[in-house]
Amino acid sequence: MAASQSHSASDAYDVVVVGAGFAGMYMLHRLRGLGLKARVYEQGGDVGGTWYWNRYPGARCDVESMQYSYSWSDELQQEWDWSERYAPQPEILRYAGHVADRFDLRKDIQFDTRVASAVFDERDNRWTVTLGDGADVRARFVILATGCLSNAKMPDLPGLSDFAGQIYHTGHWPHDAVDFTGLKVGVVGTGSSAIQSIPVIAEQASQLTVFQRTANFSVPARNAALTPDERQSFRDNYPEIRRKAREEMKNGIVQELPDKGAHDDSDDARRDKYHARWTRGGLTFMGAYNNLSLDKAANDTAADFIRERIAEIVADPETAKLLQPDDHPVGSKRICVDTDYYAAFNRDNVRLVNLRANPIETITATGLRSGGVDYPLDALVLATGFDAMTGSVAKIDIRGRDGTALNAKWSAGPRTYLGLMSAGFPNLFLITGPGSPSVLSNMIVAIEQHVDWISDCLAAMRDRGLETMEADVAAEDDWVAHVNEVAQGTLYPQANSWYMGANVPGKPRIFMPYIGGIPVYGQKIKDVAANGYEGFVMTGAATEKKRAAM
Ligand code: N01
Repeated sequence: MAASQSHSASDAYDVVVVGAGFAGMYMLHRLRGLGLKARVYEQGGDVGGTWYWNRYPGARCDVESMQYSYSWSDELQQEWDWSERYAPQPEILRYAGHVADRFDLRKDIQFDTRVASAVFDERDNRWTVTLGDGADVRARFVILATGCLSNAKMPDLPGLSDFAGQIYHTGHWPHDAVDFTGLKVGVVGTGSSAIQSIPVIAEQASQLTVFQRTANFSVPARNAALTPDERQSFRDNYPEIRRKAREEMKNGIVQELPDKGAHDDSDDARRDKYHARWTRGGLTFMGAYNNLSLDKAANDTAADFIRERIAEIVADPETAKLLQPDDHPVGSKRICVDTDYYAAFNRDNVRLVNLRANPIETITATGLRSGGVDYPLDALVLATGFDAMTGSVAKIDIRGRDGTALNAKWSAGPRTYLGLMSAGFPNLFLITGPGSPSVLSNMIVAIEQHVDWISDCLAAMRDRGLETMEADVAAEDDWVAHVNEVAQGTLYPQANSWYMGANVPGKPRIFMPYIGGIPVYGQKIKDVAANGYEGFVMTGAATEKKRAAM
């Protein structure tokens, strides 16, 4: 849709941006504001990134829409009407389209275009970006706005190609409506995507079989239509809400902050507090106490509370038991937010299969076999997640100084300075890359933080006549060690999560996002800039490489 014409090999840009999701769109807007010649390449047919691909039934954001929205245009935040507390995917996609229209973004975006490689030429400090059709473009800067959860992971299930029915991946859902009415449907996986889609598919399917390897914690969304008053209250207070999100909220979501640990309350008071959060719904359940991600005993109180709710909701005790997570602290995997997930298992047409006890043996032409039992299926939904944070970057053959491949450099895990750059890859920026708060926060807040910083940095380089910038190796080593150290001080590494790369066989186990939080991290990158881009190496045009005295 609305793809502009292809460009020829002779095209040269100041900046090539890869990806036209929320990061790429805002980046383009800021680059234009700087008067830079920018081109965005997007694999999908339109803007929206993750919201373009994740069209599965029930898909909606788990951050409230009044907060999961751009803050950089007051006109935009005043004029857009979110319909519900958690907008459904089609509405978020419409919002992305509206932004593209309103700021006339599409004319600088080439859709249906994959970036195959990006190679840095040290002779003239330019990147050659090769597109999927073989065309080359040249640019001084490349910015990867490729998204953290955009590389859908197909599981390596034996016999998958033999299946005679339709196979769907939640992260790569068809654009045409999928109707499961009267069909026997299987869902593999019980992460956020499955948890959102299962109750909706259950209403259509004649029989829904859920294949669970690991039970996940989920809290009710309590989604509802937003009233005009609720919308207006946000609009009237947006400057303060946005400031708080950036400066005071670790995860970039404005909420009531805890002032004590779980054991500073009596058992009754604690239960009341969890009940209040459960009744209000949403991700902020984890904000009940300030030590839930740090202290296992504190975490157990929250985990027990959720397990009790599951037992209360699910009628069959055996099914309830299976749905109660018992192998990781709550929140150490991204907590899920659902509408009627656990209650769906009370339906006559829904059953749960325990893959831990009975691993998948094979997919057959007519179904799935596990534990010696054949489950007949007409359609198979793979809600098996993503090669998160690094998967989309790894698909591009990126070569920096001396022809070094980024994939080779990152073979033991991603290495960045501040999640923004990787040493040896000059003028290549990442938005919400590994080593930054990214997926542990409201992504829009994290995206804006990075886009603003990169924009200011490009402006500073231009003002000072600088040609290249890259991460210093020692600064990068220190930052990687810091990110790891902060993670080790929490309960996060105790789970086999996609944060750790644990969901992709063979992927190095490194805790990828930065747990320090949006405000601490925001101050850090601000200080780095104020101190002459400390930890980065800059070179002036036609000068020797030197530490910039900016
Ligand atoms: O993916 P996941 P997701 N055989 O990786 C199972 C965001 N998101 O798409 O845990 C059998 O969480 C796997 O089992 P296990 C959000 O940040 C947000 O659901 O590896 N099972 C797991 O149950 C989220 O965290 C929203 O044992 C297999 C599931 O598949 C992230 O995206 C909505 C398997 C994958 O769960 C990813 O969520 C949706 C195999 N071979 C997503 N391979 C909202 O904003 C994998 N599994 C609300």
